[in-house]
Amino acid sequence: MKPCALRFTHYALRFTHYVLRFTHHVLRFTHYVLRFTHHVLRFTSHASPLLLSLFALLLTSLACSLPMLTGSQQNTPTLIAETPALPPPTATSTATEVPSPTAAPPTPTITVSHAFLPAEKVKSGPLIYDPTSVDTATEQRAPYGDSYKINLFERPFLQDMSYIPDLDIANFNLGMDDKFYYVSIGLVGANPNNPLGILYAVELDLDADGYGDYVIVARPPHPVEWSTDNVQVWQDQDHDTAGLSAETSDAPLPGNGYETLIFDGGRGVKDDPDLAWVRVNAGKNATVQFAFKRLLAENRFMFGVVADAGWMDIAEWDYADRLTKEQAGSPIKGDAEYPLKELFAVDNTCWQAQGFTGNYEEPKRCPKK
Ligand SMILES: [Ca+2]
Ligand SMILES: [Ca+2]
Ligand SMILES: [Ca+2]
Ligand SMILES: [Ca+2]
Repeated sequence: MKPCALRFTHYALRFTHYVLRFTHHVLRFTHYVLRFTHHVLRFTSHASPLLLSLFALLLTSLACSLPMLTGSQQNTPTLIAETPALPPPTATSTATEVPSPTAAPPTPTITVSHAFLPAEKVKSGPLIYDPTSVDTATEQRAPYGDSYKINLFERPFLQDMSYIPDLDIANFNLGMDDKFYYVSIGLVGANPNNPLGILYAVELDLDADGYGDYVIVARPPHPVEWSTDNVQVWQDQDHDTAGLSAETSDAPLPGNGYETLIFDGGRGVKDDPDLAWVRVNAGKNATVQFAFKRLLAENRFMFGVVADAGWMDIAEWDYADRLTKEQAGSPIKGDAEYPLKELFAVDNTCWQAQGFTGNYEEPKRCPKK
């Protein structure tokens, strides 16, 4: 169909729509008539004689049913000027594609509106150090720091014991301001966006029983600027993240780990859009930096961090309760289970206490300095 005919069909549909609405909105009627007149004027400059006569016929029949349509209302230039220019039909348009005047606008891409952004400059807290395997990498081993029984891993290696510095946590720390806690991870490597695809996470234990209650997870690609896009927060509501005991491996034990999604990048129906954020390469000792609202953890909790490019399934945490040490293997040379077997490419840390003193008997807690 020719562009002028499409335009004609469109104007005719719009006119019919206005007329129908007129029966309910008499006071707005004048406006519609003027827009219609504008359409007629544009149409008459383009339409063929046949289409024009068909259109005139349509007008006549409609006019007969609309006694209030009078010539005196058809020439107010200000209202004509309000009519937006119509885009020309595209080459692929067909008659059925002429938009209805009542059609809803296309749904825009979902963008998350934020009320509070984390700070640009973050004051870090005291560093907690994790063993690193960089100095023993050529010997294809971790120096120490892998205590399978208590779910403490130092395995920044692939299954063939090749070393991945971007997986190797060197330190972590916690800072805060009025609104957010900030947990920063210092890695041996400098590329959190390693092509392996590394998940970074913060576990929160609100009652210091060694069972993680929330985990904040960032999946690649990781952004340089603060973003919630690839961040999720999951909760453990049935208290099984440490299996039967937080003190030891209970493998092979089934469980659902962190099973309840409470924040999905700010896009979830019930999400607080500002709950949890991540950015990378934010500075020294902040290769990966998380921000999460203080209300998530309140004032007293334990927290630890994870880098995982292996199993990457928080429903299987704690991994030490799923796999026996014989299945998982060991990165420590001299250990009966060396080398790594089913559990590889994962590094995590002991848990640091925030907001309470405790007695250092808390499961998974970092030792007293
Ligand atoms: Ca490490
Ligand atoms: Ca807990
Ligand atoms: Ca356990
Ligand atoms: Ca669970």
